[in-house]
Formats: sequence, structure tokens, C-alpha cells
Amino acid sequence: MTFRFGQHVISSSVVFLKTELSFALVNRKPVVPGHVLVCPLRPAERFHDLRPEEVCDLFCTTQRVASAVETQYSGTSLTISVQDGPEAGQTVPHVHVHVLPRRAGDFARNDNIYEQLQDHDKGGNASPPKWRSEEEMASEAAELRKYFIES
Ligand code: AMW
Repeated sequence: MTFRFGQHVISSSVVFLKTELSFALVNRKPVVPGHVLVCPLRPAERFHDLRPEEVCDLFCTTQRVASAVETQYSGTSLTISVQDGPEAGQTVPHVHVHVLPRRAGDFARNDNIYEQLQDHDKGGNASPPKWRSEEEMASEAAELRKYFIES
């Protein structure tokens, strides 16, 4: 089974949670360890394109995912962010919520995380376009999947 994420076809091995209307995947170029993405299953481009039930599912799923990555990566806070439209830094035209576990001192200036979110997947000197391997991503997804096993 594969998932669509904008122009990308995503293997189920890197997806760690699927709900009725959303899915969560690990990032191929995380800004911090545990930087993951939560998306609607339907490839809606902009936040205003989502139906109310998709918004509800997306944010309820984001809440569950956020708790899992905060625990897994020993975070003490979270950055939860949506870049909605190209001028806001969106490069993949499919709504996605960035979830990043945070810790004291992880960035020299706390708000630097927003600059990195803006640049990390665009190449350039500060951030060469080196994607993680599918094996590494699948192994991270397998760890995160454990948080969502239903008893
Ligand atoms: W955006 O700049 O559109 O707000 O964020 C796109 C995000 O998707 C980036 O964090 C980027 O690293 C990530 N990404 C892009 N392609 C893939 C992919 N095939 N698998 C996982 N993450 C991806």
C-alpha cells in the first residue's frame, strides 16, 4: 500500500499511523530528531480546502502523534507548525502539520527553528539536500508505530 503526499508516493513502511482521514509519516530530512508530518489522506493543497471532519481528524491525530514523539525523543516541549501556501514556505502542495519535539538549548536562538523549517528541504549551503535512506526512515516509523498499537 502507498500513500500520496503531494507529488510524492509514500511507502507504507515510513507511515506510522493511519486514521479514518489522516496519516502520519517520518520526515526524510528532519530538522530535529523526531520531526514528523501529519497529513490528510485526501491530497488537499491548502488548509482552507479541508472539510471540517478532515480538520478534526488531522488535529486529533496531530495531538496523539505529538505526545508519542515527545515521549520517544525525550522532549519537554513541541513545535507544531503548518506552512500554508508557498509564501509561507510550503513546498509540498498537500496540507501537512510539522511536529517537532523540543528540548532546552536545542537551537541557539529559539525561533531559529522557523528559519530551519523554511530552508531544510530546499538545499543550499546551510542545508544540503541529503535525504535519509528509506531503511532509516522505516526503522524510525517502526519505533513510533508501537505507540499506536491497540490492545
Ligand atoms: W513544507 O516545506 O511543504 O511545509 O514541508 C515539506 C516537508 O516534507 C519537509 O519537512 C520535507 O523534508 C518533507 N518531505 C518531502 N518529501 C518527503 C518524502 N518523500 N518523505 C518524507 N518527508 C518528505
